[in-house]
Amino acid sequence: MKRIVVLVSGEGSNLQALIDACQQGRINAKISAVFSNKAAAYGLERARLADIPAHALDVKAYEDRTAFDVALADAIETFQPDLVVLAGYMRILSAEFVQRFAGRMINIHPSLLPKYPGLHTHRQAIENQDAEHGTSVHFVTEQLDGGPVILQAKVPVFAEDTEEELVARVQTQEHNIYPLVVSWFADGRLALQNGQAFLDNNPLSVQGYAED
Ligand code: NHR
Ligand code: GAR
Repeated sequence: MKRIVVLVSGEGSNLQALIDACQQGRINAKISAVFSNKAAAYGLERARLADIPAHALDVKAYEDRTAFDVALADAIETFQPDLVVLAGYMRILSAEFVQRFAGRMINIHPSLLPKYPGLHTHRQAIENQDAEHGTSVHFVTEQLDGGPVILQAKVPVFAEDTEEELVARVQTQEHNIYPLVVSWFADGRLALQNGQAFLDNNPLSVQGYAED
């Protein structure tokens, strides 16, 4: 069975969706460990409740970003993961870290990439009066939120929406598509080759697999 390591910084609702999918047999893999850059992240508690090893690394204990990332990568590698999953991990990863896990690290980002990389995506969608917003699962590359997209889900934006309402609508979709993508990887159906994402040996388009 394939091994997965998940990185969180906060709530961990996407982690929970992955834990549930593994327990229900919708993902054919085992979550070997969960790591966080925040000791107080509720995601760590969710891991412990599911009997998954949970580790926090304190950013302040390291000289700089590079040193922290080396320690984090070393700790992750002790679990020999087939896949590293960023689930609300809020720290930019160094090029060295990304290269160590190239082709076996994915992220879920709350926008319809390539629109709105970076932070505060929901606020931007509301301010720009976008008709639709959404979420993207992508392979992680050195380019922040710029790696090849695997799958997106869209939601409508309503005129009266608050940021919180839009976040909740997007997250409901995240909890569906992230376990699906992880199951594809676990079943050996997903790959990154020459900077492009492939599903069942077919190249995916810029916006990933279009599922309606
Ligand atoms: N690292 C690389 N190299 N490439 C990506 O695509 C990454 C990544 C690390 C995290 C998640 C990403 C998102 O989905 C992610 C993708 C944090 C920031 C950020 O600015 C931006 C994007 C993402 C995660 N972080 C600040 C920093 O200085 C700190 C912000 C905070 O702590 O609140 O690291 O959106
Ligand atoms: C998710 O909505 C994810 O898309 C977003 O943070 C949330 C984490 O929620 N990720 C980012 O903004 C990354 N910069 P969770 O901790 O409940 O899974």
